[in-house]
Amino acid sequence: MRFSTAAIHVGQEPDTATGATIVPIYQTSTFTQSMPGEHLGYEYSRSGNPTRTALEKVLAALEGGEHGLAFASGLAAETAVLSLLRPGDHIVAAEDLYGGTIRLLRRIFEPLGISSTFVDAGSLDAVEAAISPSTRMLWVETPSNPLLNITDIRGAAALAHETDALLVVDNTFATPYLQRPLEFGADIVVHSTTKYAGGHSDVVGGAIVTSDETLAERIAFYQNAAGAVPGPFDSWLVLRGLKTLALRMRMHSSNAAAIAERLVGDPAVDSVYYPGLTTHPAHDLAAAQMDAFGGMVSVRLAGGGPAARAFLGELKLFSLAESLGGVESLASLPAAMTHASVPEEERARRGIDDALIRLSVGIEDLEDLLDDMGHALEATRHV
Ligand code: P1T
Repeated sequence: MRFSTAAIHVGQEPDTATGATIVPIYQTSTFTQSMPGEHLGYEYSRSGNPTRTALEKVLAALEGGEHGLAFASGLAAETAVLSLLRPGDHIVAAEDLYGGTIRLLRRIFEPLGISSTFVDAGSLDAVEAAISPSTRMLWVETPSNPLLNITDIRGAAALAHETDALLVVDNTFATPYLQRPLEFGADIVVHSTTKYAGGHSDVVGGAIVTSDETLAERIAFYQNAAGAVPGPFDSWLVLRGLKTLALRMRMHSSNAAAIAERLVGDPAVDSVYYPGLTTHPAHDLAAAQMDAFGGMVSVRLAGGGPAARAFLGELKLFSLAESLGGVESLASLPAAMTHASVPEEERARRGIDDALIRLSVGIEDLEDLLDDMGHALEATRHV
């Protein structure tokens, strides 16, 4: 079954009780048993709920994995993956990650004795150099948030497996429509389904997909025991979003490519970060492991922080907001918003400064988005 057919049909057979064509929102916390322990497969909605099951099945199918597990947020999914580690274990993590992921590793797991070394994961040499005998996990985002760096998934998987570590890929930016990390050897894929999977900026959720039975069992145990599960309605919203993922990602990618081209060479612009640009340092690698380049573009304005603020103030269609991946375009200033929890010196060293703007390019008509960009760039010329 091909991608969109799977997105619309896997796990979504007509309801056996009523014939409902669309998976119902099973808004119930509990399930009646005929006798103790005798039930129809569900007992209590933290442990399992049919709407969530449908979502978990389709997520696994789209990523080409055996097991899908849905969570209450992307960070809840990440926490479940990190629960596989024990005190004394070490993580080699990309330095360009969502700020909340860095905070989770540093502020929650480091005090529990699970340490992380952050490296430029665009360089496999840097990843390899950071691996120590206690390394049990490599953690990357590709493309990364917010600088759109690319990691060679196959190469990172080989390094991880040489050393008895797991490769975890956060596939939120790419989505399974554009990139399937398990095919390249990743052990676990994580998602913030809040983003492209949901696709309409109306739900917070997370997911894990793996083909490893033992890992899936351990994470499923944690999912039930720790309890950060999505409710039935949130599961249903993501399930609905996934049906149009392919259509949306094609449009996000073509709009973003055009916006990136528009920004390149504009005198108000210092640099543009988009893996689809042939000038991106890892363009060829991105082209090899992705089917298109996605909807995220970052841009550094030549006029520094004041220009960035003028630009953001002038945008009309792009809302100034955290998050990404919805049908509507968003703009953010990572240094003050999504990455504010990363210490300032470190942000500055990595290039997440006050002039860096991140765009989540939506699926509005391109001409309107280009007009909006044009006006906002114009405003920066007067600061
Ligand atoms: O927000 P939540 O659903 O918990 O997901 C966290 C998360 C995980 N991974 C990536 C790559 C992410 O971008 C995020 C959340 N990111 C934002 C809110 C943001 O604006 O970048």
